[in-house]
Amino acid sequence: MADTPEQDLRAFKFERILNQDTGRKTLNLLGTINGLPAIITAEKTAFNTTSPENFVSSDEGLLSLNLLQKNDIYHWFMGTISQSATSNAAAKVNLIYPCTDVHIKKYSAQQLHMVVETPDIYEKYVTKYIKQKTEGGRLNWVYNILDHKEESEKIVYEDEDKEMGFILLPDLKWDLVTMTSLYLSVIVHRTDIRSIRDFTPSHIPFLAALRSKVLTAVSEKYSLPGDLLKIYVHYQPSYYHFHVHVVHISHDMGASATVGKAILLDEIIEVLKLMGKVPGSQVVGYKDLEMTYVLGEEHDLWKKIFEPLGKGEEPTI
Ligand code: G7M
Repeated sequence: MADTPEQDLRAFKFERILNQDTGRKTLNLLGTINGLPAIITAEKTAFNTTSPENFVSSDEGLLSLNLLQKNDIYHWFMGTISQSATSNAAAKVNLIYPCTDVHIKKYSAQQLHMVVETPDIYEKYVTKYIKQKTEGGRLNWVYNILDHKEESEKIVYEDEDKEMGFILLPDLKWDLVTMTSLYLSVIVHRTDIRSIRDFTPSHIPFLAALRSKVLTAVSEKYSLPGDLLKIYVHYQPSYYHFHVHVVHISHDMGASATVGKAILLDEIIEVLKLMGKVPGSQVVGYKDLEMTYVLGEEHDLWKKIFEPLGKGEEPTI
């Protein structure tokens, strides 16, 4: 009989720390499970504020306290907090098992660089990279969601139309509880859009309808108005099947929601509208723009394309 996910996680044999962020309270570990490489990523959760009156309770809040120092009106302590894995967890723990080299690179500490991807670089090299990244089962988790094989009980909203439709559901980064860190993903049913680069003005109705349906669904399910949501797309994304990030405006996502990575859906729609007005051109689209973004040194796009180009060498993709 196959091991349960809990048994797999317990069997993790630590190898090395890939990355740690003391500000965002995250830790990425590399190890093996049953001889296969595995990554654990852990993130300390936000404070539970459903019963703030219990915060100082030695039964239900701060269980133990250790006074570190006192100075005039200032006091600082270390403490332990009452926690439960089901209703008030200390950490959100993700396991990727078995993981690939691409995962190991993605979760490793690394120097970042700004790169400028011209339409020419995109056409000649990046399209090849994207094609490679859509093969080899990397999108299995996406197809599992679209086929209702996994996570179907978590679906917030689905439009089943093959061209206009999508599934809205919690992103794996969300703890499913903390409203101010709400994080949902929109995964579209159509399979012809790998990234923002595939958009032309002909996609405006699709994107505008998606945006409007997402706002209605989030408002109905979570009573959150649209002006409390950041709705954006990554370029480059990790997965080349079109998806959109829907995140609470108060949630600090770090690099994943900042310039050099995230592009607002509203902005994409506006740029497409303007492209639609370019006289005489029916084929202009995001493939014709110079795109500037951040890449880590471990990323294959850096190693195989931008690093060689920077040295005047031919890309190795
Ligand atoms: O960078 P990119 O735009 O490709 O982001 C992909 C998003 O998909 C990230 O926010 C991930 O947290 C999320 N994600 C990745 N996986 C493997 C899963 C999954 O299996 N289920 C869900 N719900 N989200 C995922």
